[in-house]
Amino acid sequence: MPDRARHEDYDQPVGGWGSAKSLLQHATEQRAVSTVATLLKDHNKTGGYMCTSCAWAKPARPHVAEFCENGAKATFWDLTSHRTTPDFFARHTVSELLGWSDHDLENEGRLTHPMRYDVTSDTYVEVSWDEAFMQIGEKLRSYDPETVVFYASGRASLETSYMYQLLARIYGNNNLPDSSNMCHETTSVALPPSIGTPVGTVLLEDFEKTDCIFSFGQNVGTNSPRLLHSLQEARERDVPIVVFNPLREKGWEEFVNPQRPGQMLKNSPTLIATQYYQVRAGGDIAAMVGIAKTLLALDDDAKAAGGARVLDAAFIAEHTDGFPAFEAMVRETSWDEIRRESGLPQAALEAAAHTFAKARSVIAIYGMGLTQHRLGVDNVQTLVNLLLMRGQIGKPGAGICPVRGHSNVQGQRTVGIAEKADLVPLDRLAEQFGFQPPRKDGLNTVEACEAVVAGKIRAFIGLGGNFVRAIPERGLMEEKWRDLDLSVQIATKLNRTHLIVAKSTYLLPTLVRSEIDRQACGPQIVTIEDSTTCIHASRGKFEPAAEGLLSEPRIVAEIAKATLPANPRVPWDQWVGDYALVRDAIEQTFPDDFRDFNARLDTPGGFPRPVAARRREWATPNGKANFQRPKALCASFDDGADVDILRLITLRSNNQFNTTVYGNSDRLRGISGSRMIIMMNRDDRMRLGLAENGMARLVTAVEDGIHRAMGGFRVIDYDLPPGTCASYFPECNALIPLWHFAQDSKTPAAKSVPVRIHPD
Ligand SMILES: Nc1nc2c(c(=O)[nH]1)N[C@H]1C(S)=C(S)[C@@H](COP(=O)(O)OP(=O)(O)OC[C@H]3O[C@@H](n4cnc5c(=O)[nH]c(N)nc54)[C@H](O)[C@@H]3O)O[C@H]1N2
Ligand SMILES: Nc1nc2c(c(=O)[nH]1)N[C@H]1C(S)=C(S)[C@@H](COP(=O)(O)OP(=O)(O)OC[C@H]3O[C@@H](n4cnc5c(=O)[nH]c(N)nc54)[C@H](O)[C@@H]3O)O[C@H]1N2
Ligand SMILES: [Mo]
Repeated sequence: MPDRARHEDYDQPVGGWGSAKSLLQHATEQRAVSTVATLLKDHNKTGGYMCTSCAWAKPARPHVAEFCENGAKATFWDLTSHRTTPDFFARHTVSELLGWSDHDLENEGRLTHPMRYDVTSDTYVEVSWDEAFMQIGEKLRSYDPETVVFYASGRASLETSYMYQLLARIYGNNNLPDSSNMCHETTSVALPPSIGTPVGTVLLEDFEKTDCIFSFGQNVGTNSPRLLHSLQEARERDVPIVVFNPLREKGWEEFVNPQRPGQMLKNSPTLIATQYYQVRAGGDIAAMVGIAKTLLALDDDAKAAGGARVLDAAFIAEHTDGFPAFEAMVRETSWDEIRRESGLPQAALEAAAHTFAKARSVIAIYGMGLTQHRLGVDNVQTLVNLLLMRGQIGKPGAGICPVRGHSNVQGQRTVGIAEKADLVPLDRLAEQFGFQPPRKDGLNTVEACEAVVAGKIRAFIGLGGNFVRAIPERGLMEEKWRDLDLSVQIATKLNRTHLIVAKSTYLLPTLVRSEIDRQACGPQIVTIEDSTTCIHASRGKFEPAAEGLLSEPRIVAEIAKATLPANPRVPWDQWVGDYALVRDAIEQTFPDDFRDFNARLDTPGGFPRPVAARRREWATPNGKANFQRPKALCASFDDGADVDILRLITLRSNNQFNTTVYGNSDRLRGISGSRMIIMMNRDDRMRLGLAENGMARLVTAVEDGIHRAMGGFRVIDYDLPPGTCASYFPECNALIPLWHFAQDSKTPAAKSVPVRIHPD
């Protein structure tokens, strides 16, 4: 409710007592306090289960409590005592539930029974598992395979994901969009031409060796809080941490480690960022070009004075290609353009460059602030260019570090959930399982949406996630979604996607990762890959939320059996009985990444996949690391010419996991009472005639014949650069045009939506 929105400066650090208090409050609300002891013993620990929240690395030597406030919240949310039973569905029509908030829907608790939508009563009614699978199979067999989409959100295990991609391919398509299409797809497209790998090169141990950390567009305090342990330890070695972010995010400012009683008692935080630059949204390429320009100037001076070079000339000569073109572009770019596009003074960028130039080893961290822009790919590649200028890839304490989102989103891609056919060893799959895999590229997330709009899709299978809520262009998508013939949603909690019903809609409830998964051969282990390419085993410890829940591998197998002709080489039932057999199959398909998979499951800290760039081997067509020339300085859609068009950043609060909203407060930003707020620079607000704490209406500033507008936002004066404003995802997704995505990667450009803001 907008009237209750409040904003006051939050003067507490990240972690500390605020975090402990919030954690207990959530445990109580979800009636999950009894889980705390197991949480301490098993969460993110070898022999235990891996957190379902973020993908950040799990250390070989864990802390006493290897979880953060948000990981604990996610776990309480999963292990809640609340239940969404058939009885609940009998009491509420789907039309009524559509009026509920995201929080209230999921807060009803865990789904307990398979349900089918009944149009006559406008409710979900219970259906038996057998009947559900039989009907789904019958329908799937009736469609042209190209009209079916198999979406995956990044939580499902490597075992489930491998089975799921096989189901899609034997069915006959590569329509395997993944939540990473909305997220780090930009990384997967940007890094291969630059350094020959789609993933980051940094391992957790590099943080112990680094002597400088740069971060662009990532919110550590909220989205990967355990990384703060490494940052704190780095700060204690006096390692400089340089941050580029339009918002002064608390996590990059101060941290009190709840695991250190002394620090807790004194409430004396570690200061994290040593230099903080509030770059304008979409201004990072300009900022990085400014840093590169300074490095070149310092190098020119060093050469003239006969001193030690600032560029790593030997590395550039031996390992890279394309430097002269990038250098020319940087030299040609004027400081005027750099200042205008980045919104930062020359002196600030020179200071950042000096820190960079002094460091022997540099880690560059980044997140959605780089990937979700029109020129997201150029953002990432320009950051790699900076590292290459000083040979900062392929040595200890250095490298590129994308911080991935969902806990197994990177792993899903590793085991074949990919819409791009050439990313998957199709010949090997053909040989292993005796079928002809489709060779045509499938649909990614945006293309799947386009196809839904064009009426070309008959069925959508969702392995987790909240697709309709997470994608752009909500108005049109919700309307067109109802034309689908079949929607099958494998889920743990009720969400809005489940309420936008197709002609036939099934809700299939499943176990969460922290629950015991009992199959024919006993309790099963699953595996996940973290953000640093390390593979971990996960063993569920808690009793399942309801008796009839099936595991994700079982659900995938049952859909496959009901849909596909029997093939003795794909032993679905045996796989479900013993997931170790699925891991054997994964190893056979991907022998380099998964050598001795079952034997290495319990490696403390996980076992890393081999990444050639870590050894300075470049798996690019020319065998070199390649400097890339950014296409422009501005990463956004609007050119900044009209000062009344602001760039809207849609971001996460400290109290949500994507579309799962735990509550209305965003403690670390001092916001409470409502999520319908718009954070604005004070001068922008006054120029646009908006009252402080008044109401505003946002209108997307594009001319494409579709009117996108939302009212009811409370205006909050916030410390951000002029021309930049911010509000929350997923509420604002109705404002993002579907065609508003990163060139090359098609990641929706959720971080600089051009908007006009009017009094409401
Ligand atoms: N607790 C919790 N953890 C999560 C998630 C969650 O929702 N809750 N989500 C998970 C997922 S799927 C993902 S992908 C990650 C997301 O984690 P992040 O990558 O941190 O994503 P966002 O919260 O969207 O915010 C990105 C940051 O970029 C900044 N930013 C926006 N635009 C720009 C820009 O143009 N330049 C720069 N330099 N900065 C910019 C914003 O101010 C914000 O601080 O987190 C994962 N972890
Ligand atoms: N405007 C804007 N839009 C964005 C973003 C943004 O920053 N701004 N971020 C984008 C990003 S980075 C991402 S990753 C996407 C997220 O998009 P999704 O991954 O599709 O969405 P989630 O909110 O993570 O999905 C939550 C649902 O997953 C189900 N679920 C939870 N756990 C499990 C499980 O263990 N198994 C199964 N089967 N289901 C489970 C629950 O039913 C829950 O309601 O959103 C994207 N959309
Ligand atoms: Mo994500």
